[in-house]
Amino acid sequence: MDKIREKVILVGVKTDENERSFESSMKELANLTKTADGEVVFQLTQNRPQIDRRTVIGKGKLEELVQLVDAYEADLIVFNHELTPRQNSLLEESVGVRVIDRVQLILDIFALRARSREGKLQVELAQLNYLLPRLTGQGISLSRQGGGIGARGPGETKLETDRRHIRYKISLIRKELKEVSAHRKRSREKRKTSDVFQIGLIGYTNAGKSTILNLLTSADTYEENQLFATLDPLTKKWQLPQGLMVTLTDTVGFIQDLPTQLVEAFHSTLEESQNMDLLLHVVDASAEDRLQHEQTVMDLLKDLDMEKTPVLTVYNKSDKVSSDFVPTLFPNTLISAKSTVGKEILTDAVRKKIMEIMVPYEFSVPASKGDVLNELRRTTILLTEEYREEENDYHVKGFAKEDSKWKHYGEKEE
Ligand SMILES: Nc1nc2c(ncn2[C@@H]2O[C@H](COP(=O)(O)OP(=O)(O)O)[C@@H](O)[C@H]2O)c(=O)[nH]1
Ligand SMILES: [Mg+2]
Repeated sequence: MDKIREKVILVGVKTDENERSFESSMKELANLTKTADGEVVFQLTQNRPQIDRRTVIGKGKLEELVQLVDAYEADLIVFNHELTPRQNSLLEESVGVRVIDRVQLILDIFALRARSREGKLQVELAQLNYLLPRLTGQGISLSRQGGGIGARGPGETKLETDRRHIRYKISLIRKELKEVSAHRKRSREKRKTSDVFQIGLIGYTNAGKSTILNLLTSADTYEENQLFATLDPLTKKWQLPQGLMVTLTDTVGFIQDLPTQLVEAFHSTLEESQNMDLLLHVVDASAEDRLQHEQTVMDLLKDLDMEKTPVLTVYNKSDKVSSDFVPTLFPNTLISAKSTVGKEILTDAVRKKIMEIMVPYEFSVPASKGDVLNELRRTTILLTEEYREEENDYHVKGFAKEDSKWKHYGEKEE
């Protein structure tokens, strides 16, 4: 995609209160900005015991920010704090470009990622709930029809409306959500099963999900295949060295201290993971609060009825942990997504896991049917193909997806 990235300056204040988590939360903010297609051009931080009530940062810092906006030709400022409506408008007046906070940024990412009707409704509800108290007073700038980070999704069309209209809209969405969730269960059961083995990447932001996705899929060259004709942009094809072609899907990822009003909206972004044959739970092995991250992810999988989906835990960033690292989740593999050997280790671990999930097959394919052999190589783990002279066929053994056609293919041929 060659779309123009917005230039973003991040602002954070290290206070007595947030001291311990400050660094990691700024890192996360940068990561989230990237996810929202923004380019971080500068990070401005300030140390003060408390944030300034009017403008969050102090007067001198604000002047510095104005100059930075100029120097970097920034389009957007993202504050690592929840802004009151008044702070928001004061800041926008001072810097002359759009100012949003952490919550708006996260909402924006969710708006980009929500796929289903229910997901879109959840995000819209959260956006409107956020907007509602901000429409009093001067509020935030209402002329955001242009879109861009923090102004995408349904919110932008509502900006010309007033509080009453928004309340009415919220009540409509609540009603529709009720109806949609009544249908959800049934449609989940009817969900299309795919012949392609699907792998989802989950885990906290900054764990290395996107790095792993790129590591595994970057060097691949293969012919287009119509099985994969309708991939969404967050899904990539990955061909294992032995030939099996699978899909890998990236997700938004968990966020530290997710504001409670966004929890539902976040859950809805994980819906696509409910279709997966295997989840790779990526964990930053070097993160200080790693155990808590792991627990949060496991709890959510339970909440979303995904306990039955097989999970392989990928402890990432092995280069940043000492050799006495003790894993807590099993099965697992410990790698660095920044190394070639990491790619090999992970590929082997995933292949092994896929074989466990798939079911074994064994049958023979007439020698005239070379296309069948090719298909087996691409869509299954083909372990042996043995040519038998007398029968003039290939005796094949391997593993295939449980609900695939190969099971029946075998029965038909024998
Ligand atoms: N040291 C180290 N850094 C890594 C490793 N894998 C990823 N990173 C870095 O961690 C940061 C977050 O990675 P990213 O893939 O964007 O995480 P995501 O939010 O889970 O998609 C990036 O700066 C990566 O370069 C690793 O194995 N070792
Ligand atoms: Mg990512």
